[in-house]
Amino acid sequence: MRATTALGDTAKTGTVFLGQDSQQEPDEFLPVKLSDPRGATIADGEDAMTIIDDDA
Ligand SMILES: [Ca+2]
Repeated sequence: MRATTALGDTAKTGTVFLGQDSQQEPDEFLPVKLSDPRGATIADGEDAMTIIDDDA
């Protein structure tokens, strides 16, 4: 996935498509690592997003 930002941007939103299931399960964490900046510097390129289980 490639993200393009404008000067002064401090946040960016992306979409991850997930497969649906009907199993109850704990929330999961997906590590995110930014790399290969072009014309910019990455101050902190590692974080994680949370995949929240939506099965009742
Ligand atoms: Ca599930």
